[in-house]
Amino acid sequence: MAVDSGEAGTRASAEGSELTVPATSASPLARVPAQALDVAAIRRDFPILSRQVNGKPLVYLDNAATGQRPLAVIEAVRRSMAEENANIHRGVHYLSEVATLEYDAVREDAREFLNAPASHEVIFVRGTTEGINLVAQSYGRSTLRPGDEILLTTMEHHSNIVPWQIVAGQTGAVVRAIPITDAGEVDLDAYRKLLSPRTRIVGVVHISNALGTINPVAEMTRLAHEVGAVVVVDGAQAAPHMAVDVQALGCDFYACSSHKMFGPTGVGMLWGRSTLLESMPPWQGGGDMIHTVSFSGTTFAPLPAKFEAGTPAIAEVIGLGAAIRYLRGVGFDAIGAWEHELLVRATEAVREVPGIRLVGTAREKAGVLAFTLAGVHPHDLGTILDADGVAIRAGHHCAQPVMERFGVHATARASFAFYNTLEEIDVLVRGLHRAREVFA
Ligand code: C6P
Repeated sequence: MAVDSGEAGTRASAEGSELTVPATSASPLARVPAQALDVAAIRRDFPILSRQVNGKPLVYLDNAATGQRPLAVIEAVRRSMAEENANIHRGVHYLSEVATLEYDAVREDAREFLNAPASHEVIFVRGTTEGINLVAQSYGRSTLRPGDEILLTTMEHHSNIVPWQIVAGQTGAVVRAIPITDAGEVDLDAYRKLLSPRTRIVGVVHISNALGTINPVAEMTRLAHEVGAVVVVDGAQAAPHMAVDVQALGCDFYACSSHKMFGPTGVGMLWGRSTLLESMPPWQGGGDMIHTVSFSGTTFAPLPAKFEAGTPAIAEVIGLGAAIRYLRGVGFDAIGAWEHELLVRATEAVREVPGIRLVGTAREKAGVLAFTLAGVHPHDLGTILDADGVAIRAGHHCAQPVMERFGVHATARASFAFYNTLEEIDVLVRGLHRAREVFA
């Protein structure tokens, strides 16, 4: 594994960069010198990064959509499928016991990753989307009453809006939007005014996929708890880029996706406070989530099995474990510092391109750079960049209320990971100039 041995700042980056993050930066991602990461060595862990696209070296800047997979993850999934495949929690035979042990061990990796108090509070789900739907359909549906309010920030991904609209329709609760500022930050004064004894649930994205904003989740949670509301955090974009500590955040539920954390698709984690999870009804019934079943009645298994009906994504969970261990090995101090460096450099360079409008300029930002370029539709921009081997995302990013707030239909979005380089930012910026020329 290409990891610096923990002596932050002692090993020069393969990019030759001796840069440190500007002292003016307010970002919590900017605490250690950026050269702590050996980016060239890390890139060798990700086979896909050395391929070509359209005859050009791949420049992968669509990490908010999904991350790439290191060899450690690919090998863990291969080994599970090729050498240890069996169903879990069911068999008495050797392979089933091995698969069960491997699967169950990941829950402790997940607990440590989230700094959760107990591993049985971590539920394996299909991803962030399913995690939030679970909370909405189990906790929300069983507790919400007509007139209760669910507050969501305007910058939520559809995954943290639509499940609440569905449960509001089922219960008579009301969904209300917390405004955001022109910079793309939560308007905390407006939030304070919206909070009331009617507020039962607050949903907040830890890092916005459309703006890059890092939200003050701990502060928002403290305010929500003052009125007795429960806080659900969408951690899809935070988990790959910063150390998550659910106890420090103080929230009640936290959901994230393996595939954005450089693990396999089809799996994710939902952490919930055990007092809440224990009081919640199951939301899906089936094998593995029961204690006893008869036609006169069924009793349910304790946590976490109560919320994991049916055969889970076994190899994928094992791959998620490998991703968590890989990220732990690289270290979030180094990851955060390097990604912040990439963001600062990319922001400066992209701003120089005539006609650029940045969408999302919060003081606390992660490595997401969303923008429009005058006269060029974001989709055309994406296509032109693709010809140069550059992968970005163009569209509404499943955050249509954000687009409405900023008066655009779509943006182009470059999103960074710790394996990206300064040279790749140069390629991106050259592509933007070329797009201007094409459409001039
Ligand atoms: N955002 C993007 O390109 P799933 O699909 O369940 O793994 O994650 C959904 C999700 C939830 N919240 C946030 C903040 C997200 O960014 C995403 C996924 C991708 O931005 C695909 S739309």
